[in-house]
Amino acid sequence: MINGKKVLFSGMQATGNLTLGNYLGALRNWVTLSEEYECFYSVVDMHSITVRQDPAELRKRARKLLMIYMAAGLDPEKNCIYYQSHVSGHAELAWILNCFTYMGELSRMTQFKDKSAKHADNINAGLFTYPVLMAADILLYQTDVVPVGVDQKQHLELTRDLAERFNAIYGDVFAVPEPYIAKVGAKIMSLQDPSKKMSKSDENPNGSIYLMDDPDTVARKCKRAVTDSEGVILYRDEQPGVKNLLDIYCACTGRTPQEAVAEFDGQGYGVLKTAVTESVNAILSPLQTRVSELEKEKAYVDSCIKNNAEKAQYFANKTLRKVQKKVGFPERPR
Ligand code: ATP
Ligand code: LTN
Repeated sequence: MINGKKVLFSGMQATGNLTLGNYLGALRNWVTLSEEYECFYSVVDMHSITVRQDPAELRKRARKLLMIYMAAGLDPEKNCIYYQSHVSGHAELAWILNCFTYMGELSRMTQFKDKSAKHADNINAGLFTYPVLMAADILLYQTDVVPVGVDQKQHLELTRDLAERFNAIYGDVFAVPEPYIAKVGAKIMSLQDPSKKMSKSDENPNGSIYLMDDPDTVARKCKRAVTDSEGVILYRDEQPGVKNLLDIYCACTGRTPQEAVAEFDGQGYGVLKTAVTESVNAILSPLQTRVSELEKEKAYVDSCIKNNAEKAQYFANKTLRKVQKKVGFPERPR
């Protein structure tokens, strides 16, 4: 608990350009949750270097991501929006937790298996212990809830196991976090292959709508979206492309699938695609305007970065000092 509120932690990697999937499935829910919880939203740049990055590019993307958090409606005065690399406690706690994590547990992580297959030339130890750093992120702040996509559930299970394992040995040190998996917009699929999720690391840029895409690009991508030859607009698994377009439309407009199906009754796919385009652009346009404003407000963004890093460091140190004491590190001279 901080200020009488439960604590929420989540983070995103600054790899690739954020997609509409990231926004509808994660960011937008973060904004809603920020009313109820004391929130820490991190740009997890330390996780990013588990895959080789261009330094200048990473720095640029990380700052853009932070501004997107703000532009999406996360108030930096109320939410702790910060870079993971600015708070040394993440690495320090990760080391300690590494010593409580079994090789077998990490070998079972599906994200590690996927990523090591994809980056066979660089299967580094950081990629292997990625989930431990993620556990440190969460446990440092005595987090109660963690909004994540289904793909991160396994990492969260590990985090809970580590917290319980540590608490069983040393007493109640960590809060044991719960996952929070949203239903609406939980999985937006690729426009080019509706069996795959829309992802920022997809090689085919036509499969994803990026948050910074201009209205014409959005229109073009929607127009090219894969559908089927059925010719009817129904919300069902047999028509995954149409279903995905309806999901996007509903997530953007707040309609239910039933309402959307009724609205498009008797219409062709062209009409649906135009409606999807408009609904997406109505969401993206104010977001993009705010990002470009923030790009000009350098001093303001810098001050948010500084204040929030200090705030995060303060709470992180509280947990870290407790943990260091428990495992037997000597007290620091004052
Ligand atoms: P990458 O392709 O780099 O793995 P990603 O686009 O899959 O990235 P993540 O960084 O893994 O995105 O996820 C950030 C957040 O966005 C997570 O909470 C994740 O669940 C959510 N998210 C990612 N893709 C989608 C999607 N297609 N639909 C809904 N939510 C998504
Ligand atoms: N692994 C997550 C990003 C992430 C995260 C976290 C999410 C790093 N640390 C802590 C929630 C809590 C991802 O790739 N989506």
